[in-house]
Amino acid sequence: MFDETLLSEIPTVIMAPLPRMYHPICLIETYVDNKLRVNEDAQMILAKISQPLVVVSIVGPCRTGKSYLMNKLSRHRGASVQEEKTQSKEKAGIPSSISPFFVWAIRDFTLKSEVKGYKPTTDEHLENCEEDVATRYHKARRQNEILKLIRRYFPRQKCLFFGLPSSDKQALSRLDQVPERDLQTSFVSEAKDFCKFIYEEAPAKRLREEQIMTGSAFAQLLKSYVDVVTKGDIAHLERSMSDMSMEDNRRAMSESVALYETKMEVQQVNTEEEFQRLHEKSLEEALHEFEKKYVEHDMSQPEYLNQLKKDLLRKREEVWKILENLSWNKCEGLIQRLMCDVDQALRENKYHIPGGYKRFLKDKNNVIKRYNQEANKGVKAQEVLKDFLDSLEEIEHIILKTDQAISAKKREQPKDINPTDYSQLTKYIQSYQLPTGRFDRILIQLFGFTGHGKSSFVNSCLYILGNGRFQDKAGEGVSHGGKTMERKAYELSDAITIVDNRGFAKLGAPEAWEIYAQLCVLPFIILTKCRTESELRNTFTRMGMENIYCIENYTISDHLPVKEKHLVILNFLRDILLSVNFHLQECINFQTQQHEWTSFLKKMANESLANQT
Ligand SMILES: Nc1nc2c(ncn2[C@@H]2O[C@H](COP(=O)(O)OP(=O)(O)O)[C@@H](O)[C@H]2O)c(=O)[nH]1
Ligand SMILES: [Mg+2]
Repeated sequence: MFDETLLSEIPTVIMAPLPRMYHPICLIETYVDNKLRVNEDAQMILAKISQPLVVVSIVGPCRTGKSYLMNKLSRHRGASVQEEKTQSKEKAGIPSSISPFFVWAIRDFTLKSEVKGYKPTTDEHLENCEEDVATRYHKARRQNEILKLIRRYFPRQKCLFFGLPSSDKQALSRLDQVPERDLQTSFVSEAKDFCKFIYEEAPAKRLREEQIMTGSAFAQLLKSYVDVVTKGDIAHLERSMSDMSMEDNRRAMSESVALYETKMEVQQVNTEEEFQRLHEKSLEEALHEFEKKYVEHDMSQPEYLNQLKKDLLRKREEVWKILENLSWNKCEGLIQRLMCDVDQALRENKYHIPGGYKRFLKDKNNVIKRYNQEANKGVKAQEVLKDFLDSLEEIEHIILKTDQAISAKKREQPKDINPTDYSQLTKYIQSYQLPTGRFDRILIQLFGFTGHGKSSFVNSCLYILGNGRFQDKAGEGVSHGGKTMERKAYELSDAITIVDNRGFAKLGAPEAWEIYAQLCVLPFIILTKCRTESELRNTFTRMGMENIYCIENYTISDHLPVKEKHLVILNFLRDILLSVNFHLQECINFQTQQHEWTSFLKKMANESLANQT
C-alpha cells in the first residue's frame, strides 16, 4: 500500500518497563541485496517484552517532520501506557477493534481549520482535505486513492493539527536540531499535545478482539510479515497467525497446569481420598482458567480441554508421587527419632533380662502412641507404621524367647539363697519376675479375723522391702465393722502385690475351706503377735497345712527394725516365690491341675460343713 522506501523509515516507539531502550533502533532495515529484514537487536528487545505493546508507526512523505515527532515521542516523559489502563478504557465502553488507530498529523499552515473560531470535527476536516487534494492535485489520482484507502482501512481516526514550526526557512529543513525556544510556541504545544494523545489514548496492539499483543508476539508476527512482503507468501502469514493462536493456547495450557500445581502444593493432605478431592477441585479451576484464555484456533476448545485434562492427570500422578515421598521421608524420620531410646536399649541388650519383653512392649506402644499423636504425617503414615511394626516382629520374638529362657534360669536359683542373709533375700524378692506371657502378677491375699494384724502385716512388708521408713499405709487398727468388703492392694515389687482383705468375725473350718477353694491353692498360715501356742498350730497342721509362720509385726508403736523380725517375713515371701516357681515348673498343664485342686478343696469344705452340723 505504501511506497517501499517509506517502510524503511517507519520508526516504532515501545513503552514498556523492561527492557529499556535508550535510543531508537531501526526495526525493519534494507539489506545489501535490497531485501527487507527485521533488525536483530530490535527483535531481541521485543522478544523480551511480555507486556502488552503499543505500536506507533509514523508514516509520511520525506521531510515532513516524522523524525521530529518520533524524537519528541521517545523523549516524552508523560504517563506510561499500562495494561490496566487499556482494560479500564474498554470497560468505559470504547469499542475495541483490531484495526490500528489512525492519527493524522496535519500541517495546516494556513490555519484553515479554524474559520471564525469554528473547530471542524475530524471527519469534516478530512473531507475538506480530500477536496483540497482533489482540487489542487486533481491529476494526482494516486494520492487521492491512498487517502480513500486509508479512510476505509482505519475506522478509528484522530486529527491533530500542526502550525508552522518556524518562520526561518533554514530551520524548517533541520527541525530536529533547532532548540525548542527558537520554535513557534504554538507548534511546540501542538507537538506536546500529540505526544500526550499517543501516551494516554493509544490502545495496546491487538491481533484479535481478545488477543492483546505482547512484545514477543509482535516480534514473531513482524518477522512473518516481512517474510510475506519479501517472498509474497500469504499462506505463510496465515500459518503464522495460526501458530500464534496455538502458541497462546499452549501458554494458557501451561499456565493452567502451573495453577493446578500451586493449588495442589499448598495443601497438606493425609489420605488418598483427601488428595482426590483436592485434585478434582484444582482440576476444575485449572480447566476454567484455560477456558477464559482460549483463543480461536483450528483446534477447538473441547479438544484443547481434553489434552489439558490428560496433562493434568499426569501432573496428578507426579504430585502424588512427590507427596508419597515426602510423607515416607517424614514418617520414617519421625519413627527414627521416636525409636532413638529403644534402639539404644536394643544395642545395649537392655531387653535381655527377665521381664524384658514386657518392658519392650511398653516402650514400643509408647512409640506408637507418640507417632499417632504427631499431626500432618501425610498420605503414607499408616503404611510406614505397618512396615515399621512388621520390621520389629523378629526382634520382638527374640526378646520374648530370651526373656523366657533367662527367667526360667533365674527361677532355679532361690534355693541357693541364704535364709539368714536378709540383703540377699530382699534383693531376690524385689527383682523376682514372672515368666512372660502367662501370668501378670503374684497376688498375696490376706484373710483373717479383724484385729489379728493383717494391715500391720502389710505395713511390715512394705517397711522391710521399702526405703527403711515405717509408714502406716494400710491403716493399722482401722476397723471396717466387718461389713464392707474392702480389698486394698499394695505393690511389694514389680511382680508381687499384697491384698488386705476385710477381716471376718468368725473363722471356722468351713469358712477356711471356702477361702481355700476360692484361692485355688493351699494357704500360708501366719500366726501374728508371736502366737506359738501349739494348740493353734496343731489345728492348722491337722487341716493339712504345712506353711505356718509365727510373725511379730512391726506396728505404729513398735517399729524399731529387728533382724529376726525382718528375716521371718523375708523368708515367708521367699517361700511363696519358691512355691510359685514350683507350680510354674512342675505343673505342665497348670489349668487342669488347678481345676482338680479346686474340686478337692470344695469337697473338703462340704465334708467339714457336714461334720459340724
Ligand atoms: N503385739 C502385737 N500387736 C500387733 C501385731 N499385729 C498387729 N498388732 C496390733 O493389733 C491391732 C490390730 O491390728 P491390725 O493390723 O489393724 O489388724 P487387722 O484388723 O487384721 O487389719 C493393732 O493395734 C496392732 O498394733 C503383732 O504382731 N504383735
Ligand atoms: Mg485392717
